[in-house]
Amino acid sequence: MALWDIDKIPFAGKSADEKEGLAFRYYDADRVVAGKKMKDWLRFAVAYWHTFDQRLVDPFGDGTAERPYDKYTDPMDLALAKVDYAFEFYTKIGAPYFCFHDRDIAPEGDTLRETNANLDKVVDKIEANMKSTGVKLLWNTSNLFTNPRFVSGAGSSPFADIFAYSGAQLKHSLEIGKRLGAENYVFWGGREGYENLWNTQMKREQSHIAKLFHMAHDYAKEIGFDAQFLIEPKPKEPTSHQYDYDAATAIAFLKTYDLDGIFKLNLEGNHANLAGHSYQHEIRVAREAGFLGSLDANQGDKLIGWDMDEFPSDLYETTSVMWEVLEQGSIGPHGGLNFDAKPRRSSFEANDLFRAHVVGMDSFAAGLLVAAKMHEDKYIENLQADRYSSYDSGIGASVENGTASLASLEEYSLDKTQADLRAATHSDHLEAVKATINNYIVDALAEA
Ligand code: XUL
Ligand code: CO
Repeated sequence: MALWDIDKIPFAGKSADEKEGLAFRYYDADRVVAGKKMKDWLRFAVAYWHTFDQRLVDPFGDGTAERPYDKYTDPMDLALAKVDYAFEFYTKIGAPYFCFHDRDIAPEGDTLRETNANLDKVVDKIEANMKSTGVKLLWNTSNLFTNPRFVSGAGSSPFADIFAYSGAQLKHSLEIGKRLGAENYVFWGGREGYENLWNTQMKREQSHIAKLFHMAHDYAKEIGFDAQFLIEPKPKEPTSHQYDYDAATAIAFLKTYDLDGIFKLNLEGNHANLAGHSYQHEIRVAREAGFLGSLDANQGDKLIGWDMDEFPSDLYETTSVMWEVLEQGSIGPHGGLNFDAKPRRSSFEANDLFRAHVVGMDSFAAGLLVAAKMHEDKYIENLQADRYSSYDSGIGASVENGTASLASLEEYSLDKTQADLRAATHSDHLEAVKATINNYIVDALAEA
């Protein structure tokens, strides 16, 4: 008997009914776009914590979620039942991957020994379901932020016993990753930052985090767990300042502590916005520095400004993300699009979980179609090549090939008039660029 009262979500193309939202209009898994199947470009993953655990609370309101497994009252019974619901969900939505924190899948015991035993029982069941369905683990992670023991951080905790417990908790999480064949392993340092600088030894805390990361990598090597390690930057929430502020800050941290050959980045849309950046900016910074690893797919809300974790529906943003991905040739060596997103509190029915994933998957599939058309036409490539063409020869080439000096620049510039210099600049016609991108979105999707 079906656990979810919903059929497998079909691809219906133009006949998909947006009001019902239970068919894909753009996401056609096996359709080849820019030389690869859509499913291989996008590698969608369902986030266990939001899709199965989230009760749709907000800071002023209790949860509104109605879920078919609400009838289970014992925490272990619930955890085990949820695995069945999760795998039927992955199969029906057509997501090839999932992601989870240790805490999402099993309740904690009083000791780590009890907690690990709970985890192992659920992991047994997850492993069996992965085998029978073929759904794979994009990444797992350890929740080192929810429990009150992490009140002042985990790796950055001023309390050495908490650092020790964090390492011990992390150890088992890596073992689970190895057992389930996780392709990546994520570190989001929710409380690795500070509330107040007056009582904080910032450098000492950061060096402790780096020690934890090195220990994790050493242990992964020891057990033969070869997942790509990823840091997920976020500037704040829940701390007032998080050390992994944004992509550039995280890259500087990795280089400072000799971790740059070990880690790449998992970038999230809403986190980018909290840092005062666009999603595209964060992806560009990581991509150009060789650190693009994977993506958490969600979007922020311009008006509220918190980490709202909305399902992606903004085609302009998904187009910009997929354009960067096409430039790189993939999301990352083992990257995917993990829906770190939840339906709105007012979308509380169980079937809204399906609708939310459909809009997220369709929005990224649409973004891929538009970006692929822009790529095929070399629109952005030509636009950028043209803008910097003065560096292809003459004085510009001497700057790029390192033969220029301040003296040669002076010799070149000394007698140039202001009129000469104005003539050396050109309008970017930026409004026309934006109109062209709008036209790509409208036209590519009309043809899709
Ligand atoms: C929190 C967040 C986390 C990480 C995994 O904002 O994004 O869910 O993705 O710990
Ligand atoms: Co995330």
